[in-house]
Amino acid sequence: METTLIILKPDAVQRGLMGRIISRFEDKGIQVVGARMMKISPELAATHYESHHGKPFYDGLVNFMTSSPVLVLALRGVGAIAICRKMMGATFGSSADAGTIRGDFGVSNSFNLIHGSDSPEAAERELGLFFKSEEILEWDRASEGWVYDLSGDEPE
Ligand code: IDP
Ligand code: MG
Repeated sequence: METTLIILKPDAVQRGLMGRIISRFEDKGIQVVGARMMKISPELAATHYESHHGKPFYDGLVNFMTSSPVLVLALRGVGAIAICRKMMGATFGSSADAGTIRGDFGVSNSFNLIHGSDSPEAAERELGLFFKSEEILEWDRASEGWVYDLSGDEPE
């Protein structure tokens, strides 16, 4: 099982898309194990996006991410990091495939609705930035045995 850090960015919250985006993950069988609505501070945005520091879009990105509340989610599933990235689509709304979140809900290259961790290392780091360990909940999902084949050693 993997847990990934997803942020529904200010444009997703302001445009009233939170429910529809969360529904896509729930429909897929991904489990919500943490949720936190917050306004990101400039310091936290800078830490979160430190690998982009110095890039031409960096200042605009930090301004955008701190401009209005976001919904931060911890999502869990087998292969959840790659599955969520695939469901998000390519970075730019203008070129993201139809059927993806960015492809279906936006056209902008800056306001692209959603962040998702891109590796297990990034997920661990980013979950630690936005959640205390007790805010990520281990809970038994009633549908688990129909979402996964649980007859073997690992959910499949
Ligand atoms: P990702 O979110 O798909 O992983 P990254 O390349 O890691 O994309 O970029 C982080 C975020 O920075 C993007 O989601 C987007 O909000 C913003 N960004 C990236 N490249 C550009 C750009 O060329 N113009 C404006 N914003 C950009
Ligand atoms: Mg990235």
